[in-house]
Amino acid sequence: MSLSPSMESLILQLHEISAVKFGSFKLKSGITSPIYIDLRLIVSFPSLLSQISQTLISSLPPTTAYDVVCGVPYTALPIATCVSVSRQVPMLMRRKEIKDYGTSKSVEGVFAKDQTCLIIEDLVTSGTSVLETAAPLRAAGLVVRDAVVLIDREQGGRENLEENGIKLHSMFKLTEMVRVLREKGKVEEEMEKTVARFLEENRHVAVKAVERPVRVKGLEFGERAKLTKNATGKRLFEVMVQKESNLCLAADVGTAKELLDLAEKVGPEICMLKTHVDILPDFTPDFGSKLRSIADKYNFLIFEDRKFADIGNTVTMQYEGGIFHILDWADIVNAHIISGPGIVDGLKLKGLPRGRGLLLLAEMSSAGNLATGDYTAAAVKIAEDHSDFVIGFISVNPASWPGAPVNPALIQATPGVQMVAGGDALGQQYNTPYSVIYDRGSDIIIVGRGIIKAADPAQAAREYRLQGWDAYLAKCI
Ligand code: S5P
Repeated sequence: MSLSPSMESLILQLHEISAVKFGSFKLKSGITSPIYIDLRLIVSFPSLLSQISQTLISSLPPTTAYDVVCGVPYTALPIATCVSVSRQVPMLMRRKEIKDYGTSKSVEGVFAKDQTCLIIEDLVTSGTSVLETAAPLRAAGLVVRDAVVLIDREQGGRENLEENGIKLHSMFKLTEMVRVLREKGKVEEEMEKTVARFLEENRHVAVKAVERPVRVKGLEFGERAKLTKNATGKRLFEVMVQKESNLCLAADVGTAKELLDLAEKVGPEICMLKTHVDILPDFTPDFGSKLRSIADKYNFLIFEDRKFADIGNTVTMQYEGGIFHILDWADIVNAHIISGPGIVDGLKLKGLPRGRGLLLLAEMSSAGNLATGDYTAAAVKIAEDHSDFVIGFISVNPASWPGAPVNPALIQATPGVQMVAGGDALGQQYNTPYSVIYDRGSDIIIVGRGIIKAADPAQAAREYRLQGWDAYLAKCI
């Protein structure tokens, strides 16, 4: 389908002001791209800015209803402002930086609950920045169904947004833009092919469409704290409320030293820190007490992801003894139920007198895993039967369980979380914080590489905390 003359004229003007460049460019993500788009420049060309804003908003299907608009900071702010002024639609601003921990407003402007907000963005690659803007808007009670964007880079953004309940409308796609520039003699045919090849190689893995469950309004964490019979489960709910955090860090780093350093940095953002103590080559017997004192300082719980799986008698020894003495320092451990309820009895024998808690692996995040259907249902039954010690589950989509939501005293913690849905090369599967908490009915996001591999893990943890918490607040409305 060919673009309208006004779209073509816009594309030519963007090329003329060098907002679109061809060559070899290193992108933020580290990959080298043959095309670079920098729409920040348009603020220096008022008539172009105005033309873009008008065309953008007119390109929406007439049925798209909205009460307010919100631009994704920063590039789209001037575009949103022009739309707001010319269409006389009120605008909101999402703060990118929140000054004070936990308390400051993240949305500026006047609005009412249940109003519909249209998100405006300049360029969509994975859709992450649109999602980062949608989360606080939704948390504030606004409805977000549509996002309109100048250019769709066709790298998975449309699918990722769709998965989060947002329809993406684009003025044009990257390939359409390059085609117009080639037709008008601005780029060679060879470059058009290079861009097409680049897009093909960097197209985001297709994201499966999620069946959207009907969400049942849940109880708030504070109320659920009162329902639990286990002291550690109660404390976990309370810490979440106190710190406005439903983020668990999976601290899968190479050494104990790195782990303790990371715990210091990320401590203020998390409700729980998850360890795999058997991966630490420099483990020493004082590791537990060192981590404990950091946990006390920043008020988070320690979860050793030991995934016990043996018969009851064996796990009592694995829990208490060996070189790790997990029982001495971990508030929470987890277990598979493959060996039957005896495993819970064994762990409870040691853990309950010390006030510890247990999570059962009811589902797993990895592709092709066998923890589904009747197996998941069996985990729920065992948890109900031992709710003095079992505090909840490792789960992936508890909203899809028969009879969901299950007992609100039990907590749901979900691994396989990153800002963008996808996976790794070894079968891990990722969903976004919003889809995990809001759509899939979980309570806690467990994030490893999304934080550890970030340039600034503390900042990344903060982003995950805000997104996880916003999604929880959206559920409470
Ligand atoms: O099903 C599971 C259960 C767990 S506890 N899938 C998981 O990925 N985990 C753990 O969560 C896994 O052992 C790792 O520590 C963390 C996920 O790390 P990430 O780097 O993929 O976020």
